[in-house]
Amino acid sequence: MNTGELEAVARSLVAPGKGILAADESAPTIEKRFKGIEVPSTEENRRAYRDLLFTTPGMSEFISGVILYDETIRQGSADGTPFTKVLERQGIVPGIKVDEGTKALTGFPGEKITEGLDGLRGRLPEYRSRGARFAKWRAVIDIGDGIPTRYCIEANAHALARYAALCQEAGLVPIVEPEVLMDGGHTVERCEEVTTEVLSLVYAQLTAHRVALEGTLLKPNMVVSGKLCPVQAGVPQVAEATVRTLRRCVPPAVPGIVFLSGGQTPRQATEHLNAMNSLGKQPWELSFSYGRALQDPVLKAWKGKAASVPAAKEAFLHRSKLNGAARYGKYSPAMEEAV
Ligand code: 5MM
Repeated sequence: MNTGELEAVARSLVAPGKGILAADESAPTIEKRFKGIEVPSTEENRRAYRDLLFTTPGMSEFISGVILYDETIRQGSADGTPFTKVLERQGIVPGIKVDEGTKALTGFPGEKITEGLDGLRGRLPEYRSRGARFAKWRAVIDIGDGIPTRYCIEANAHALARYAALCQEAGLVPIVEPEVLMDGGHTVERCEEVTTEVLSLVYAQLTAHRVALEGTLLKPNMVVSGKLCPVQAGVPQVAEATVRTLRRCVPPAVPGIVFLSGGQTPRQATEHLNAMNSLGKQPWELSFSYGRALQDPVLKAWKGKAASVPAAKEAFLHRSKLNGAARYGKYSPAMEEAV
């Protein structure tokens, strides 16, 4: 796949009014989510839950792509149709999480490095043959006493760039996800400082690795106050700080920025995206690639009960629609009640 074809896929993922559903929770993460609704994390329950999401009528109006996990890309709908086909038939692009999770960064207490580069070149063609057209790799940066260190940011940026280059070689659009966590008591100013350093080093590495930025997407955190910070930045402040940081660090060659929600409530994530898209035209599309902010209401409505599937689908469609409106800066809190 040449750069033009990669760019076409990247642009389709940030088409107007649409965003990405991150349904790539690894086994330990989905177990945690299911525990919250007292559903055992069996393979069949995981399949049934993803089936519920991917067969929601009308979702393709607001969802451009879905990120799958290794197990999920091998599963299918109740009638046996592979999930990748279920999505493709709706015009939704399947994607795949290819990192293998975070591990402690030796010698740097409290910091993490994402693993999964070994053997990655060999794994990518199979994902592509199964229908994936984009991939995702998440790096995690924590803010705390004396961290993040420059070394941790550089190590993670280097891994992100190696991953991105290998994806493009295999004909997959890499979503580059450096997440500065919102855990802790740091201020919004500290989050802006760290996010600026992280994004600057990530783009330096992507450039050094000769990654074609036109065929990539960025999945960053928003610039927010730490969850435990006594002073919480309001919606306009988050929107301005996030857009300012992105304008300073992200080259205009990147087609789109698809935010993670990172522990924000579904409503906060929508309000922040809406406020950013109300600030005027930016060099890149500003969209979403939410996991929890799209799925929390669905899990609560479902609770593992077959009889609740229609209500859970309705909750998913509603949340997707609100985020679709936020893509245009046309969301309003009154729309929350409409379900
Ligand atoms: C940060 O997590 C990503 C976005 O989800 P949120 O919107 O909930 O923050 C998400 O794609 C994440 O990478 C996947 O859920 C996989 O997570 P794990 O921890 O299983 O690798």
